[in-house]
Amino acid sequence: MSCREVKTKTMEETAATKKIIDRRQFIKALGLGVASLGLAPGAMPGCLGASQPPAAGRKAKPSIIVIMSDDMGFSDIGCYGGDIHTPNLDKLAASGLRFTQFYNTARCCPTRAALLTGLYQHQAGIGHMTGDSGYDSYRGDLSGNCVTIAEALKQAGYGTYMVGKWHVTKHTAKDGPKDNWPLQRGFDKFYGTITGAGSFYDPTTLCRDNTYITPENDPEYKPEIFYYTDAISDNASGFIKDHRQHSPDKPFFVYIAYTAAHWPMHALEEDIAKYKGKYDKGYEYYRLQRFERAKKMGLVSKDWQLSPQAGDWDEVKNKEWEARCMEVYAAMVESMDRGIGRIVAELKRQGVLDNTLILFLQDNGGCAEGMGRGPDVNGKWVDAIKDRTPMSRDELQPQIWPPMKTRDGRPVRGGPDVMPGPADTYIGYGRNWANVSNTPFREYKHWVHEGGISTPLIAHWPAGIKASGKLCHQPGHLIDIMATCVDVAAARYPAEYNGNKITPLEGRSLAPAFNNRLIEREAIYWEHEGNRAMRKGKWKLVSKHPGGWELYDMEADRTELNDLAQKYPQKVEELKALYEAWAERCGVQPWPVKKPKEK
Ligand SMILES: [Ca+2]
Repeated sequence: MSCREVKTKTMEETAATKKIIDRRQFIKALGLGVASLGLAPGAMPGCLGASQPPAAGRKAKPSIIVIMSDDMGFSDIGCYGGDIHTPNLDKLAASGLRFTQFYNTARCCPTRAALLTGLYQHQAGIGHMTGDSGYDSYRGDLSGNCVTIAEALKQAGYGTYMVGKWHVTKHTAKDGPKDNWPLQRGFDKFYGTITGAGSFYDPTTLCRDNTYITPENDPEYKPEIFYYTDAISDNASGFIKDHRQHSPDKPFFVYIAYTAAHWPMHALEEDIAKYKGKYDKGYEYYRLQRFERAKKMGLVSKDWQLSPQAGDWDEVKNKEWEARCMEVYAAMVESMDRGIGRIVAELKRQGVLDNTLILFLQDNGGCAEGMGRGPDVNGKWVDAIKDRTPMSRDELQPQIWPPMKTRDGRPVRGGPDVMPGPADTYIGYGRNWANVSNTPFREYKHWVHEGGISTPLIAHWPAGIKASGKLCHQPGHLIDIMATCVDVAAARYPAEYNGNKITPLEGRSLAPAFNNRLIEREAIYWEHEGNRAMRKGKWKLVSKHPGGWELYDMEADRTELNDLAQKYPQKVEELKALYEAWAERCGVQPWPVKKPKEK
């Protein structure tokens, strides 16, 4: 099968000119992205690099920066209809391309595995999280039969750097195996955390290269106040500066994985203060505002209905605390945005912004988990901390979540009597604000309805993307990031690496979409904790574990309110058969996964 070009009609609309999308064009564009062309996944190795390079004739390979945030919803950032101040991301969007149907896997570890490898997470060994369930697809550790983007681009002459959250290995012990840590998986330098969550003031598993450090004993980074989001931004800028100094002729790849805005709601007081009172009108108000803005921007269709409301603001007892949770969340996002601004400024200073592909996305939808929200958590958390002596500068923070203490020895607290933000608090923003984050979609992190898996994707590359400020309605998935990197870098996705056979690439390059052309694919699939889905053309088949299949027409109803499974049983059967073949091929096990001997 050749990698033929398919001429598309209007795939994008200019948001910059405030032109509101015509319904007919919008619907046409939605379906085109997954036109069934009869191609088996992985059947087009020749396609990579064969798509017309976006900036044909350019002299230098582009540098690439992939920025991913943690636990944020579709409509949080300004350029996706949000009320959080994100001027730097908005600026990238205004001179780049925004994808309206980009998807993650609904959870931290599987998203990182799929992003890094261009494979579905089960194929990469992270079928669930970092526990080992005894199957190759559920080792909780990156497989030897995949390569990371860093490993692929390194062979094409790239400097490779990672900053932030890793979370694709089960080995986190100080002296344990490190063969699946960033440096052993293709990165030249690493600053960040090996695990998935923790205090922003004292992250567990904070690490430089292969060595665990503390915020106090790191010889290379000594800020006045340690705040992890700033540390990620500063170290990313530092790596880019060092690269310029030591390898000015090489392109670079930087993977920046922020932990903002994953719980705990931790932000610096001066940032929180900017949002004081901002969320006092309650969930419903901001959700409606976001929905209206997203419609005006052309991000969602005017014909879709808003999914059901979670929570009733009038019924909320602790309104000040509840609003504060969202104020801190917004401050976390804004401080990330400010850091992204500093990274972009460094690229400008070096004169390399034009030929750097910057991608921004989020790892899963807004998080409904109730971390630290119970009224009685302090009975367990505070009383458990008997030793309240301050930690020494070299003492590693052993805890991801409470019971734990701050570096100066105070017990960490939660619950509705404690205002989130400072280091001695540990609180999630809760289901009802997550519902606002995921406007206009249903469900949350963990589930594969649209609220769990829909993410912004901003693509900014002045030398390669001419569609300034436009929207792309073609569906895409994390597995496409590797394919895109390999494509624009003219790299080779290997059949073998380190003597291991490498699973063929699943993703498709997004580069055609950069020039308003079709991304060819058969379908996109999801499985997490027994929540299952597949998307083919306008159809989405989805199931919330342990429930049955629902069928939605994504052109007419992307908010998944009108289940058509009863009306179109044959379509359900057709898509179910595709899903089952995919699940079998990728090593998906029934949920909950039973170890082989227990079967
Ligand atoms: Ca996450």
